[in-house]
Amino acid sequence: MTRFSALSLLKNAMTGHKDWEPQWPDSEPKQEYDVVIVGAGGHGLGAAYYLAKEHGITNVAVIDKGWLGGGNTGRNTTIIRSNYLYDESARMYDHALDLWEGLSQELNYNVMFSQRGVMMLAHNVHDVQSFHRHLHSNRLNGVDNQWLTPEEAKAYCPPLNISKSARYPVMGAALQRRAGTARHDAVAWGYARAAAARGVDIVQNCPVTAIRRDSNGAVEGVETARGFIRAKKVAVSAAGHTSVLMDTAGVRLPLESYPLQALVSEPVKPIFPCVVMSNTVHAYVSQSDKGELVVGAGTDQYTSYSQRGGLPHIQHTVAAVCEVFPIFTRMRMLRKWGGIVDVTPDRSPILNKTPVQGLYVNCGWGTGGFKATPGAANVLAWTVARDEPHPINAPFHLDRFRTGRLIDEAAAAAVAH
Ligand code: FAD
Ligand code: PYC
Repeated sequence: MTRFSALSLLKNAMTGHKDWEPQWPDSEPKQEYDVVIVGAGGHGLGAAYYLAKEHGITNVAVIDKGWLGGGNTGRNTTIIRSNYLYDESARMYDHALDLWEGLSQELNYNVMFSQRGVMMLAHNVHDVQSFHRHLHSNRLNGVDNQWLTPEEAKAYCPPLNISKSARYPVMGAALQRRAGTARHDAVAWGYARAAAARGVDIVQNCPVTAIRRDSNGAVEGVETARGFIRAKKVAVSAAGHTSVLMDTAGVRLPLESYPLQALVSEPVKPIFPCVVMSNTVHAYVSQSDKGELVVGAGTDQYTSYSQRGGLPHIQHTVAAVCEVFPIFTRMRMLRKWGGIVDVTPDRSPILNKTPVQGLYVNCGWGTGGFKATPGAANVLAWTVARDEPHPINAPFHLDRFRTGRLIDEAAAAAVAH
């Protein structure tokens, strides 16, 4: 049973809680569900919402070891774009972008989606050629992307240093105008509230320790810190930890987990009108509505489950930002943090059924799954409800690592691996 509504309204009235603050849905787990989703990030919560709304399946629990949105959903730099190389990816990420455009209305919750444009800088001939290849491929798929000269790039983002004597001079940029940012935790809260309102249970502080299978090999439920929870179907959407959990069901996944870090500066007046990514120097920057510069690094170079990441890595990122935007050299940085991203060999996700009946997986989004949130959640719900993949996620199956039909997005994934 979800416990917010009357009780929390009364509590809110007594404690002076404001209407605009999130109402936390938090449930005690029942003993049996039609569907259990492991992981209350945007993908898991969104899938629960679409299961309820589009497929009429409401006997659903979303179970998280921590608090909702406390994983990568609440730790990412919120860059949303769909300028990937391959047809399969274009369909997936553009489906997400279409849903982003109506998400605040859909959830009646302001996710602050802002299409301010994402500009990717080219610093050498390889970058120029690679971005042009993406640009042509994007256009063939109906995905907007355009080439800018250094001067046009500076006009779009005035703090950009386009001096020819820079260590990594800007040779041009690929701009997706339809791309942008959103407020990360609002996405988790919005989906959580909307799913809970349709009867979904959201269970926090409840680590899932194993997936149990019956004597026929089909899924039976999940072992958790609060005991066994029976389920007809289980979907694992536990970024960073998926392979460990799936291993308990006898499913081996080709994933490696890495820390990925980000940081924010002191707040300043609006200075930075868009999002800029520089994959070559490993820095990307935007400005939040609070005024902080949001800065991200590349992945750490060693596998780890640390939600912190190494200091040398982030120092490198700050140096790179100063290189590309000398105007920020004297800014103070306020705080840094990390998340754990799980990476597949082709840098594309695995989102599909598994060889185990009733078990579904959504993982391997690596450094780039926030942008996919509504789209991934939407097709995960379809896959679970119908026990077959949606045409959009059909190519993102585990079998591709056996057959070799990979979807290599290493270049479009952008953040260094
Ligand atoms: P999460 O939000 O991580 O949710 C998974 C949940 O599973 C977590 O809440 C976790 O607590 C829970 N869980 C794990 N194990 C268990 C268990 N055993 N039992 C119960 N619960 C469990 N993507 C972009 O598109 N753009 C960006 O700009 C971007 N920047 C990033 C910057 C950083 C610093 C990081 C770390 C990531 C970034 N990403 C970005 C990637 C993006 O954040 C993720 O791909 C996306 O948020 C994944 O969403 P999710 O819902 O699958 O995972
Ligand atoms: O996928 O665009 C992205 C991204 C930017 C920073 C981290 N991931």
